[in-house]
Amino acid sequence: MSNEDLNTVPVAANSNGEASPGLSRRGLIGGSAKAALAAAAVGAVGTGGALVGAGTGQAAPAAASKNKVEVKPGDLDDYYVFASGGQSGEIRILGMPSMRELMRIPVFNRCSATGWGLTNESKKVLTEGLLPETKKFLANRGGLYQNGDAHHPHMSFTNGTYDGRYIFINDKANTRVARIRCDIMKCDKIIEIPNAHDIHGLRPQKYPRTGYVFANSEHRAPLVNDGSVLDEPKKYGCVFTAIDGDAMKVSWQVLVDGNLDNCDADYQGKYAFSTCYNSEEGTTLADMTASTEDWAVVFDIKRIEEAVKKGDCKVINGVPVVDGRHGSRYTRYIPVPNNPHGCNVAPDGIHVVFNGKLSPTVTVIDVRKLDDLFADKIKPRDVVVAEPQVGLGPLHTAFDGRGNAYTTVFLDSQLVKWDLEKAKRAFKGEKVDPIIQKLDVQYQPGHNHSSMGETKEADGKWLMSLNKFSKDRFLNVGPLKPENDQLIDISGDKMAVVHDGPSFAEPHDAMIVHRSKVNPISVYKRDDPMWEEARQWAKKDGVELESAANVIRDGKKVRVYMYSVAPAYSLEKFEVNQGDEVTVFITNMDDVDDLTHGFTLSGHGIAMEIGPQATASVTFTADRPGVHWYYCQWFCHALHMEMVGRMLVHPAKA
Ligand code: CUK
Ligand code: CUA
Ligand code: CA
Repeated sequence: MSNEDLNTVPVAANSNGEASPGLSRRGLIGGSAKAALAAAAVGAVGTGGALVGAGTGQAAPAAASKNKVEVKPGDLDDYYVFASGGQSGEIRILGMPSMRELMRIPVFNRCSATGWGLTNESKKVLTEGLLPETKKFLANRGGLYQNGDAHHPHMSFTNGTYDGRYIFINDKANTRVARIRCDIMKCDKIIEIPNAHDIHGLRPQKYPRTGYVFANSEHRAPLVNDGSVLDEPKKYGCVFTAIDGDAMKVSWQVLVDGNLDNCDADYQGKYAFSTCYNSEEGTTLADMTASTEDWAVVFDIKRIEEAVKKGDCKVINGVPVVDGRHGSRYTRYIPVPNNPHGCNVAPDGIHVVFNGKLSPTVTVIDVRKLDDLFADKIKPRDVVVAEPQVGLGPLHTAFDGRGNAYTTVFLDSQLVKWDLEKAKRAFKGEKVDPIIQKLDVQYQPGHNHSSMGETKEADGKWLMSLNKFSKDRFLNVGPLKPENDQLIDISGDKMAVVHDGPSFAEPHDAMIVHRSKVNPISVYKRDDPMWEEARQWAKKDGVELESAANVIRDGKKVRVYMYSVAPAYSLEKFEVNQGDEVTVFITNMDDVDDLTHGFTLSGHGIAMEIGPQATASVTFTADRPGVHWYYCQWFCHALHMEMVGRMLVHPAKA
C-alpha cells in the first residue's frame, strides 16, 4: 500500500479513524492526534518500525508521497543499501525500504561464520597489499591486523552512475583501501596506502569511469616518519591519493597543506575535491581550531597526470608524489569557514557542497568556474555561488535530483531540506529563504544518503539518516546503545521519517543503489580466481579438486583434499602427525542456490564457509594428539548434523 492509498483509506489499522490498539500512547502525546495517526499508519504498514513522528515536531508523511513503504514477506526490496560498519570493519547490505539486513561482508574485521581472516584465501587478501614495514611489524602478531575502521563505501561508476562492478571502502584505522566484488559480494583486494596516515575520505571517479579511487590521508605526520621528528609541524605532510581501481595500485599522490577530510569527484572527469581542515597545521585540538577559515581543495587531474608523466614529482616509497601545496599548478585552495567536513557533488554535475561543521553554513561552488580559477583569471572565492545557513553542525548533504539538498545538522539533530537555486539567489542578495523544511531525527545525524543520490540518476525517493545516538528509541540493551539509521520518505513535498533501524557500531556512510544496478551470482564459477592458489597446489599434487579424497604428505607439510556433497565430506577421516603443518582444501560440489557448507575443526579455532561450487582452504599446525571432529556448521541438509569427520593426530615420538 502506498502512502497515497493511506490518505484515502483513513487509517490502515482502523477504518473508524480511531487509534488502533497497537498504537502506543507515547505516539499520541504532544503532537496533534492526526499527525500521530498518519505517522503511526505508515509505521504500522511498514516493517515493524518504531512509532515515529508525534511529539517530536516531525511532520506527517507527505501527502504527495509516491513511495511504497511496505515490503510484504517474500517481496523484494527496490534498493540495496551498502552501509559501512565503521569500527566493526565490515560492510552491511540492507534492503530498502524494508531496512532488513540482508548480508554482511567481512572486510577489515575477522568473521567467525565465514572464516574471514582464517582461511588461506582471505589471509591472502588481508596480507598481500600490506607495505613491507607493516608485514615486518605484524610478523610476530599473527601477520594480520585484527581491526579496521570502515567509513565510506562507494560503488564503481561508468558515465556518472553505478555500474555494479565493485565497491570500494576505506580503513581509517590502518590506512587501507579495500575492494569488494559485486558479483559475489566478497572482498578481493586490500591495499595499504604508503605516505598516508589514516585513510578517511574516499570516492571513486564518476566519469568516464572508475578509474581512479580517490582517498584522503586524514592526519598529518612527518613525511620521513622515522622517529626523529615530533614537534616540527613544518616537516609534517598530508597526501591525497589516486588509486587505480582496476589494478588496486596507487597511481600518484599529491602533497597538500592542512588535513584532508572528505572528498568527491566531478561528473566531467577533470577535478576532484576535498574538504581540508587544520590550515593552522597544528597537532592539538586548540591549534587545529584556532583560525576562522579552512579550505576546500580542488585537484586538477589532467595537470597532475602530466606532472607525473614528465617527472615533476618526487618518488617516495615507490609512489610519485606531486607537490600540491599553496602556489602549485595542480591544486586550488578555496577558503571556506573553519573545519569543513562533508564534500558532496550534486547530481546536476555542476554544484559541489562543502559542509561547515563548526560553521552553520554550507559552501556551494560551481564547477563551471574552475577552468578560470586554474587559469588564474578569477580568485578562489569567485567560484562560490551560495553559502546558506542551514543549522548547527552541518556534516553531510544529499540530493534528490529535483534541485533540493538535504543536509544533516549534527548539533541541532535535524535534517534540513533546502533549495539550491534559492540559496544561490540569496547569496546574490535577494531576500529569499532557501530553507524548505527542518525535520527532527533521533538523534545527532552524521552522514545521510539519498536513493541513487550520488549519481546523475538521483531519483529523490528515499533518504537515510545515519544517526549517531539512539538513546530512548529502542529497548535498553545496556550502556552501549545501537546507532539509529532512519528511513525518510522524500518523494513528496515534505520529508517524513517512516522507520527506525538500529545498527551496530557504526555505519558512517551508506549508498543506496537501485536493484537494477547489481546482479550477483548465486553459485560460484569453478574458474573463480579466489582459490587460484588451491588450484596450483592441486595441480602440483596431481589432485582433481572436484573429486578429491586425498592426503598428500610433503615432509612436515600435509595437504588434505576433499569435496563435499550434502550431507557428506569425501573424507570421513584423515591422519596426521603432531607438529605437521596441515592444509585442508574443500570443494563444495553442490551446485544449488543457497547450499553453502562449512568446515569447523573443533578445538583448533578453525571454521570456514564453502559456497556452492567454491573451494576454500585453511592451514594450521596439528599440535593436539588425539581424535578431533570436524563438522559442517552451515545448515545444509536434513542430515546436516551428521556431516562430520575425524582428524587423528598421532602424538610426536618423544
Ligand atoms: S565521516 Cu563519519 S559522520 Cu568518516 Cu564520512 Cu562524517
Ligand atoms: Cu553441510 Cu551442513
Ligand atoms: Ca553512538
